[in-house]
Amino acid sequence: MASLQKNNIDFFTGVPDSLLKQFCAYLADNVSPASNIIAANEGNAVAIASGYHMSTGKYPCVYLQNSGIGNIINPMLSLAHQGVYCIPMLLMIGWRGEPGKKDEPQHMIQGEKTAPMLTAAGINYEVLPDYIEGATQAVEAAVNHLKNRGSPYAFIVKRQTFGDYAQKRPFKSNFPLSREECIAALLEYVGEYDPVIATTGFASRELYELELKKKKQFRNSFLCVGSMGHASSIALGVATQKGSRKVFCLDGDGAAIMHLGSIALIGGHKVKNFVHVVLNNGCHESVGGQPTVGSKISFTGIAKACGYAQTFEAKTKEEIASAMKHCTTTNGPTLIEIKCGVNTRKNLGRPKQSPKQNKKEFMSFLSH
Ligand SMILES: Cc1ncc(C[n+]2csc(CCOP(=O)(O)OP(=O)(O)O)c2C)c(N)n1
Repeated sequence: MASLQKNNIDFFTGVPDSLLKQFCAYLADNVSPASNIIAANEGNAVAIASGYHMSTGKYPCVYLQNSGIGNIINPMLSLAHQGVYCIPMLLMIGWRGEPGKKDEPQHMIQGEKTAPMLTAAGINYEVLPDYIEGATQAVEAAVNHLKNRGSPYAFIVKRQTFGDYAQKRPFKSNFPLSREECIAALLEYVGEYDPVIATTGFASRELYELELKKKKQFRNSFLCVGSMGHASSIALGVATQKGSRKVFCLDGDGAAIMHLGSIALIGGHKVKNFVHVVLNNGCHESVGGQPTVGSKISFTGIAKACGYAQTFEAKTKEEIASAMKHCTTTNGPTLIEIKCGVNTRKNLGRPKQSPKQNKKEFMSFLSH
């Protein structure tokens, strides 16, 4: 961090990643929110960084998990690329699924393809050394590239590259229920034949465990373990084909904001059997609790403006029950915004089922 500052790199934007947790925590404590913009998605961050560079001539730093490379490809190739506007920026990319290390299935392909994708996009990169002298030299080399070539340069960051850093003032959400308690309360009102599509991160893992406990004949959930921000579009695809069932999407605030356009589609198409639940804890809890703009905006307001037939706000079990009772007997699209706390239990497990098994079971469930 000192070498970034020495080189006048003091503007940051990106989407947080668990491997960059300490880096993000340091930024939260030491950089003003105006100079550390937590973006809606990674492509959004590249565009913000481009605007910043053109306004200041300085080099911004964009941080992301490697799963976000897909989101940066368009602005990288048609905006920042040396063959287009040629905009220098330093990318800091968390390397989930690094080959040879154990990780979740959804990260293994991204991990293997990280370096080849950067090469294909014409982005020069280096794996960031995990010792201070090496990292300092790497920053000098990166800054020389930014100065001389004027195009983006990336660091790939392995697990445990950054030392521990305890954030002084972590984001807090003081709502009474945890996300898991909210999901449990919702499940009480989901019918046996109604599909539930859950977003990336802790929400999917919680749903998986809650459903296991129920020992149902067949599971009705699809866990969107990757493809952050797309759970609601998957649910939309299901809802258009399964009109006789209520289709539930359990979304996160970070994920909903990442691809907010999906709300416009669901509302615009007036998908009657769609129930969109946004579990709004105001942060990206699954990767370290970095704030989103979720606590400053109204999802029910957005949904109403986009044509959802009904919206509810809830923060207690009673409010969740009342919204669910209502929406299961009336036409949607419905959006339920649930304000929840930031207090995931430490022993939360991971799905034992592979993504392919989950898909197979889900398809079989939908065919009944
Ligand atoms: C494209 C992409 N960018 C980043 C990530 C890393 N990531 C996984 S879960 C998550 C946070 C999700 O936040 P939110 O939807 O608010 O749910 P919460 O974790 O708070 O339950 C992030 C950033 C990812 N999986 N994919």
